[in-house]
Amino acid sequence: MALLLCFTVLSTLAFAYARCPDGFEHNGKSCYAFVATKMNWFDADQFCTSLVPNTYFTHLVAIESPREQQWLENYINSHTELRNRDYWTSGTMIDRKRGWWWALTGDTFGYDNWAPGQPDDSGKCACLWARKLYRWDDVSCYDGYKYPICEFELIM
Ligand SMILES: [Ca+2]
Repeated sequence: MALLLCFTVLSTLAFAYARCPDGFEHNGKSCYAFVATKMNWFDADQFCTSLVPNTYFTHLVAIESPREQQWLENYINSHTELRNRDYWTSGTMIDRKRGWWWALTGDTFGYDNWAPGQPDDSGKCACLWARKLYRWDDVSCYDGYKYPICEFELIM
């Protein structure tokens, strides 16, 4: 009985997130939300976790392939209101010993797309830099002028 109940609960959860909730955009196996309020990296990641009620699996975006980077660039460029903004990713090196890693997945960077001359050790959090065509820059995590892009992976 307990097993059956457990299975039912799991199926319900999987079903609930087989598609993206309102306010999220679907690409590949993930859902993305472009948040219209600028804030620092810590607040941004916390804001992401609050987007899907009663869950904690949504975080700032992890960009793991050229394809994912391209999709984000295309999405921003095709929405006038999203252009000319710098965006937070979940990329961080707050734990220096680990190097750069994604707070969304816990994985170290495989793919990267730093702007020329970056990272230049000017901060421990990675953002998409509008002026450099959304290539990446390392900046202070306390910089309050970047917009969050949140992501969670769909259960398929
Ligand atoms: Ca930098």
